[in-house]
Amino acid sequence: MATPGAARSVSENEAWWKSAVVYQIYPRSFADSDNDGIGDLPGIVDQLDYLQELGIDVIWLSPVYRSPQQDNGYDVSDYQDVDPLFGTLEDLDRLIAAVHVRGMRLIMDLVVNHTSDQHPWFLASRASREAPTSDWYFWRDARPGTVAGEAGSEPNNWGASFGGSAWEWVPERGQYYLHLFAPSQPDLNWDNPDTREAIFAMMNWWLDRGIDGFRMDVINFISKDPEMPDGPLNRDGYGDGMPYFSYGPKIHAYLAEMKRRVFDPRPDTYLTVGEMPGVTPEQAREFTDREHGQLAMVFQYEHVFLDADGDKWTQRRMSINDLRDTLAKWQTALGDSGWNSLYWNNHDQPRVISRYGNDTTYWRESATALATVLHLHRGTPYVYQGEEIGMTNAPFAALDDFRDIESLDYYAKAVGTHLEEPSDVLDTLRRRSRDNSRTPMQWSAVPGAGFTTGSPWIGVNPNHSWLNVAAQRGTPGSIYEYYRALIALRHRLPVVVDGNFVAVHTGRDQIYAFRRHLGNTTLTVHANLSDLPVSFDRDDLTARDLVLTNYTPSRSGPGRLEPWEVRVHVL
Ligand code: TEU
Repeated sequence: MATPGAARSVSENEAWWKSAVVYQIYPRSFADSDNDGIGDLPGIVDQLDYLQELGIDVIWLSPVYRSPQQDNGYDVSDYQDVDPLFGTLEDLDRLIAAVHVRGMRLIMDLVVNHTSDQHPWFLASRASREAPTSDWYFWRDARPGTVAGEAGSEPNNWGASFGGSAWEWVPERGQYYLHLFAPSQPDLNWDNPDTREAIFAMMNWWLDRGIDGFRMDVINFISKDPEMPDGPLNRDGYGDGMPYFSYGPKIHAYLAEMKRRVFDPRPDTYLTVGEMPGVTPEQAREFTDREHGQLAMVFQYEHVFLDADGDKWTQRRMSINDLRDTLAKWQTALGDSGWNSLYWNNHDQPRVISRYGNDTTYWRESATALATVLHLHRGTPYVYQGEEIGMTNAPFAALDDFRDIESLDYYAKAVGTHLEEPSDVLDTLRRRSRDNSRTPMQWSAVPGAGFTTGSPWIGVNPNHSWLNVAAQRGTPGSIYEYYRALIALRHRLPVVVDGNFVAVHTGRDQIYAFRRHLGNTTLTVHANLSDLPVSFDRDDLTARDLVLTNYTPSRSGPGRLEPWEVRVHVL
């Protein structure tokens, strides 16, 4: 076995992740080497040349730990083993080594806000108040004056992300436990020092194994207000606990302790990215501050909620003004002392091209335009598998086609409790379901899309007949080749990594324009984020300093942008 990390210099104090491009793999849907219908680790090893050719620097692996798979691995029952669905620990060692041999890096998903209800820590905790892990979860008595175990007697009114109350009654203990997500995902009690100790030991074990960092699942939720007060009611009659756990009193203390116990003692630099629903720019700046912050970067949610009204299921039209203002706001807020992560897609989001782009008439143009503005921002860009070939939302025909716990729960509530029309609810799921991003990677036009020759765990998008890697790899003008060029630009031009950000006002609503400055170099991006051509008053966009465009350069004049046209100039 090659020594993990052999291809890297030993001590890198530089924040290498600033010039890196990360590629997220959702292992279940990426490549299935044994044709059981579920992607696996050997399948990923087979595709490393592909990722290297694309130019990516880091792989983020969604969870492959042992898990009952209620939430596709975001419910971990053993943090130090690989689920047999995906392979073995040895397969993972081989993957880490093969990634390092190519000069790339690998980060793992760290899911420590909660475990699976099948984790031995929880099994013992629920069985007895005397167990060593008795207090590793949030156990509470029934609300005073109520009959324990009956509806309405939960300790507070918080609702869970995946349905119902956030509290589950356990007769053996005569208490409720807290689960912010599904009942099968009990929240870990970070206020207990032993819990934290066990988590830090586990993280150290993984870093010793040679991985290069962590993507930390809902890490801003780990500190809960000990009072756990009721929250404002939503339409399901449950309270919103976000004000009491999304930025809890000890969040900075716990992340600082993690940094001290896990990362600081090591000579290497690690990529740490905290997923933080609800995080504000000010908080993000604190978390990522070069001097005092605890993480390299965070995933904020603001720009992926612009087409949602209140909750994610209620659609509203996203305005280009809002999008531009939000993106520019985060660029500016984390400009000097923090660092941004840049993403359009992940395994929780419908495909951006079907939301903010145009996945029919301007499929290629909008995919490349959205990619351009994202990648030329200041921050570390993330590519979610299939984004680099313009994968779209899927035409799910019926409820049976969905797999996601959140989607199925939403359907049950909307149809069962709120008596909504099943066809309307299916329409909502088609637009909003997380399964849109989870259909198999489209490698080729053959049945199974080259993902599997077996029966895939979730249907392959029929558009794989024309939308696939084989059709685009090496094809001039393809989305894939455009992503390669874009990633290469970041690697070639320091201004893309280090340049500051200045928004440019063109007086045209459809256009998002900005500059990046570094020393004497200025990079300028003009993007038409709409289906309509637009003219504007600029005479400095000459062909001379044009370094990238998604249209044939000579086609339009200096003061006109075609639908979804982008132009990148460097002077
Ligand atoms: O997601 C965090 C989260 O808040 C999700 O509820 C997200 O907002 C939602 O899926 C959007 O529809 C993380 C993981 O990324 C997700 O896959 C897990 O299901 C969740 O945590 C629980 O671990």
